[in-house]
Amino acid sequence: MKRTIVAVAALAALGLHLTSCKPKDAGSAVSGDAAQKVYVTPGQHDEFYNIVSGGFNGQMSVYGLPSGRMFKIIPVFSTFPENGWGYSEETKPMLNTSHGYIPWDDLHHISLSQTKGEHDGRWAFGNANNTPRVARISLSTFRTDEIIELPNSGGNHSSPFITENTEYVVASTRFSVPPDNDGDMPISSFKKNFKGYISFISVDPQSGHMGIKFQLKMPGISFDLARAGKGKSHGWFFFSCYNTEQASTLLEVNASQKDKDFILAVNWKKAEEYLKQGKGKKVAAKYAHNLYDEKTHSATSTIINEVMTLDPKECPGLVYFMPCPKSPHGCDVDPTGEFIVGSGKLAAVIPVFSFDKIQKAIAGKTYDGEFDGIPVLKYESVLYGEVQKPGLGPLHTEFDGQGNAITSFFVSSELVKWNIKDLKVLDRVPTYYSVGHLSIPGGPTSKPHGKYVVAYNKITKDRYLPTGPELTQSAQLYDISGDKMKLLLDFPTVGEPHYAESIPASLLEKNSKKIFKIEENGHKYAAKGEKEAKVVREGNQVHVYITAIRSHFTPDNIEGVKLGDEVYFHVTNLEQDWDIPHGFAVKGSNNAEILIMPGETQTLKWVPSRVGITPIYCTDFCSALHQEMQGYVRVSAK
Ligand code: CUK
Ligand code: CUA
Repeated sequence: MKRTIVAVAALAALGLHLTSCKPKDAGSAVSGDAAQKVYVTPGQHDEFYNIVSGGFNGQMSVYGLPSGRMFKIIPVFSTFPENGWGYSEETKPMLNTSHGYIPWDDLHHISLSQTKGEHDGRWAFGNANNTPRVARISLSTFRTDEIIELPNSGGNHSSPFITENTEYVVASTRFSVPPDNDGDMPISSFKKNFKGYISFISVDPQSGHMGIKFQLKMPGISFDLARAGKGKSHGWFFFSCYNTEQASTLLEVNASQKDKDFILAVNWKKAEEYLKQGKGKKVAAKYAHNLYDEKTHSATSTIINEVMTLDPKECPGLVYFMPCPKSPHGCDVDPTGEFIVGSGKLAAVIPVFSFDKIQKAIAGKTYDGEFDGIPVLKYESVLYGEVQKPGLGPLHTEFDGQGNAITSFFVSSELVKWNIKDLKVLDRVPTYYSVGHLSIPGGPTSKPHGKYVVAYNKITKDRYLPTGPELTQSAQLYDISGDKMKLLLDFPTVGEPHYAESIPASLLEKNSKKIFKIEENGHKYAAKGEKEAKVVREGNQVHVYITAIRSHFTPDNIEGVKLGDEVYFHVTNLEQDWDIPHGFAVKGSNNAEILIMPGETQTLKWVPSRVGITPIYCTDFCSALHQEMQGYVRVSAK
């Protein structure tokens, strides 16, 4: 049976047309008590939050494990008509960049904040792959609080990976590009002029605010994924690299010529020393920094004009390359920090590197030449060992906290469990089909919770009811508590999940925000009671201070608006009760609705296009008299 599945998946991966590809018994691969293990009794809570990237929808989504129930979609690099994200005046600045307003991106990876190598439940970070950005999401409001753009980058894939006390979130470039302020040059000058910048974004331990501390100016290669060292290797960061051929076209002949690409080891503690010694160089660079302020319920966007850079060529001991078999993708560090696992997509082995051996090789200068002035450590001198014949197309590895690793295999469509110490394969299970990332609760931390692994699959042919040419992406939940991995559940996902992290519900539940206190509302246009509701004209701008409470708006009859005016509806939700948002929508508005949380103010801008009477109403069913929560605006001729 395995062979059929493998073959089917491999064909599917190649995009070949399959008329019927339902493997026999695929659905019954679950063990007898699977249903019980994922069944969460109605009214009961799940054990884990599962925070999942949305890929090309630019969002994150929140699921429960083990049930696979979806709770929320969080717009990050996207607009979201459901709650007005990117439509309200308060949230538009969040999507500002040095290129202007960009309401979409491609979000691949999640990183949850850590303290001492363990999840602390404060923030989730996400990357924008297209127009390079990193976002910080509050795990108390489940809202995007901050977005920072990355200059000198083109394709922020290797991001946003995090150090064990959230000192840094890193972001490195998939497309090497010439520096932003010096970009007009022939593409054929790639080797000479294109650079692969790695941004080290510092995170303020109290506020969470991000800032680019420095960028490492690396040779023009591609960075794919990364992980921070932990425990003994805290202070280091490891990045998988490809296109070490430095080709400007990645047709296979160009980019995969070499037998080995690299894993890059960066000593960021040393980088901090070099910065202190004044080795950094400030260069012109333009990027946006957007912050959402919980007190004013509004975002601001600032354009910054310079960035600190460090050139490894002027900073000996800062970076080293380690050869890694063909096109490494994942680069994962085990819970002890000793083992660094590379996954060459086109390789037939999984190389495991030893941090101790890396230190020895550095001390003994066991080099295998250099690459663009950067020392390359000898493969054998840093290698702990190779997992032999693990499967086809290894992508990503996570750890179960019991001394084992589980690696996803895209081409052979399976998860493979192996022992870190002796590198022996222990178990394998099929995935349906073509798994990308996998996720174990706490898997990237120094204390994995184990228990489950979730496979995020790229192809779901035949697993669900057909829905036209495009089918849902999907996740599969496996029990990993025993010796053998057991499939428990399939559940569909939104967008195209790449990475996800899971965190015990107990860490988040207690901090989840219920309301915003109305007396703390610092919005410039808040009306903190019905008495403060009013209509104020400033030139051709009309500011309507509206309050909403079950089940009416104040004011609900608005006159005095003229054609040519810009009308700003500043809606304050006076409710101080959990889960009672009000919505607000205007007929003929080219905006979405806005959804105002209890105690919050949000603004919908409306430029009337015709004379007449326009209805306004609440969109969120808030009480028995929700349907009565409405009003009128009269628009008169100029
Ligand atoms: S990548 Cu998607 S399967 Cu963008 Cu992390 Cu490996
Ligand atoms: Cu307020 Cu419906």
